[in-house]
Parts: sequence; C-alpha cells; structure tokens
Amino acid sequence: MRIDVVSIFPDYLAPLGLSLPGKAQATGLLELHVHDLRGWTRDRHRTVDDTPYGGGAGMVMKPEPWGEALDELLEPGVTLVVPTPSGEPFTQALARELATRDRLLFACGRYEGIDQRVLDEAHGRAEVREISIGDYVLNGGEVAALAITEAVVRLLPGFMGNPESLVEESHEDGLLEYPVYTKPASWRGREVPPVLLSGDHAAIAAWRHEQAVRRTAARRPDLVPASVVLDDVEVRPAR
Ligand code: 6GU
Repeated sequence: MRIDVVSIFPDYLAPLGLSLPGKAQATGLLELHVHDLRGWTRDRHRTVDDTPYGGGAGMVMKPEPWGEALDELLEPGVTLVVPTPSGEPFTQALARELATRDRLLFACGRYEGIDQRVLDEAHGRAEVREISIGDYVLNGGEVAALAITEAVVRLLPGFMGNPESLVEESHEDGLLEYPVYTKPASWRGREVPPVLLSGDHAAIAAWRHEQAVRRTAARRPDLVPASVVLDDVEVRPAR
C-alpha cells in the first residue's frame, strides 16, 4: 500500500516512521510520502487560509493550494481520506475496508476546514471519504491521520507476526475484549481467575465470552447485540 499525507505540519507525521508503520515500510509493505501543503502555494507568504464567506469565527483553508496538491497526487485509483469531526465514524469495519485499497491520500485540514469546493471537485475524480475518529474536536486532521494509518496498516496481509491476535482483539467480534492475565498467578494478594489455570479450553472460552459481554454491556451498551441475554447484567437498549 502507498500512503500520501498532505499537511501544513508535516513534522506531526514523523511518528509514522517509527513503530508499526515504520516496520511495514522497512519490509516494503508500506510506502509513505509526507508533503507540506505550502509547497503548492504561489504567494510570498505561502498563504493557506482566509476568512470564511458568510462570516464567523476561525479561518478556512483556501482552495488553490489544495487544488494543485490534488492535481498532482489524486491519481486514478487513489482513495482520498479527509479527517474531519463532521465525517463518517471511523470503525474497525472502515479500517478493514481502507486496508483493501492500493493507495490512500490523507488531506489534513487545520482551522475550520477546507473550502468545500475542493472536496466536491475531488468527488468527480476519486473515492472521497470524510472520516471522524470520535465525537470530540482536535485542532487538525494530523492526529486522526496517524490513528487511521496505524489501524489500517496493521491489517495489511503479512504485517502482523501472529495474525491470530487480529481475530481475538476488541471490536473484531463486535465486543470489547475480555480481561487478560499473565504470570505470576498470585500478585499482591490478587489471584488470576482459577478457570484460566484449569486447562479446560471450553470452560475458558465460555468464561472469556461472558466477560466480554459483561464488559461491553457495562462500558458500551450501544455495542451489545440484541441476541445476547445475561440476566444479572443490565443491558441498556441501543438508541
Ligand atoms: Cl478527523 N479531525 C479533527 N480536527 N477533529 C476531530 C476528528 C478529526 N475526529 C474527531 N475530532
């Protein structure tokens, strides 16, 4: 997979050279290019923003530099990802979908966003996904681009050392993950749940599933499937 990122703070994306995505680059699984949007400005001050038509607080990113950046980078077959708090929710399912693409291009906006005409024009040329990583506000799309990239790259075939660990983690089965334990069996007077030491694999699987359901019901009632019933757990119906 090739990923391009356009930002006015390219240094923000430096962590992509480390850790999991860094390993993917070293093995040739991922090709990453980070670009400074100001490279596509033409004025002396390298202006990227201006006041909003219609008034209001904040600044809007001007269309011209973005237009030139996309003319160069938004080739046929590229999926344009625009991180924005007004986008569709980023989920594990969306990460899996993006992991099937050959190329992603992140357009990281700052201020109050990018002139809408840039995205409208891009829609005619490419798949455009406006994506939010949660119901809170960040200063710009860079941190969201990092999060989305890490979630996607670890799903690329051949990336994970042990693909089994992809199957069991939170959200892959629609539930939060069950609690985990390692040695020692007793620590500061706290014992590992005895079933995990029993060697009874069916009992362990059943215990883990029940723990996952309890945890999900307590923390994320919106995720509990209607078919799951646990009499001593209060499951609030999804909105
Ligand atoms: Cl993708 N961008 C910004 N600026 N804020 C956010 C977000 C994205 N997702 C949640 N908040």
